[in-house]
Amino acid sequence: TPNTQARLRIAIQKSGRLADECATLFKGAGLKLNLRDQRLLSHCQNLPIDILRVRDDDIPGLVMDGVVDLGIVGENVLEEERLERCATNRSAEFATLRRLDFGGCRLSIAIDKDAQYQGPQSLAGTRIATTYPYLLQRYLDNAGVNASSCMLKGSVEVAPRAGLADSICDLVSTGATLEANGLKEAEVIFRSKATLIQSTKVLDTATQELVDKLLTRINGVIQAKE
Ligand code: PRT
Ligand code: ZN
Repeated sequence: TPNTQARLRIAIQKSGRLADECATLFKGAGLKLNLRDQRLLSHCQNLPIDILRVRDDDIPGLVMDGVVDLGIVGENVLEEERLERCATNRSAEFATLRRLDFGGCRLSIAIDKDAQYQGPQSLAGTRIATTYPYLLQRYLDNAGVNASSCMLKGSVEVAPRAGLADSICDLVSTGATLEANGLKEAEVIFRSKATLIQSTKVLDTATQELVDKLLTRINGVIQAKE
């Protein structure tokens, strides 16, 4: 009988901080993939799975729109997209299958290293440069602080020195970038790791069974490392 099962579609980052870890995870889970070439779409050789390699920023939307079935993305990017979609009345549904053990970082507000900081109210009336305006605004609202933000998709850490903003809200892992730019961390507003998410679109039985099998294997890979 011909194989009519739909292929499971998974979106991962093409290149960047999550790309190698995703490839390693899938390899550990027994997927035979050829991710060396730079193609958008790679077919898994031993299971009915297609891997789509895209910008990390595109992954939440692809899952929320049901264009792909699964995705791996940083929770920072996922939550920012969710908040933006909720604010603009677009669908923002997804299911979290598993938080992963890589891509750890925090989204923090950082200020001039010599500036005084006496809590969130020190930010009142200032401008904060960020790539994450919705996560920042949620923090400011919860803290009852009235501050403005400006969007920078890159080089956020140079904004204060360039006179574009008073402070920044950006991802931090080691803190070396902040230090190199004369900044210090004032508030951690969100803690993030990479996470495996699924579209809420209902899959055919065989494909959902494949998702369950893949998740079992991924759990095994992560447990084996602990
Ligand atoms: O091309 P594409 O859009 O796919 O990639 P990207 O450049 O947007 O993302 P990428 O690869 O830089 O990061 C992907 C994901 O990795 C992020 O969304 C986070 O979930 C996670 N991650 C973990 C980080 C960091 N750690 C991190 N340190 N993402 C970015 N940084 C940057 C940060 O923005 C700052 O510039 O590293 C610098 C700070 O690092 P430290 O070590 O100096 O503190
Ligand atoms: Zn990106």
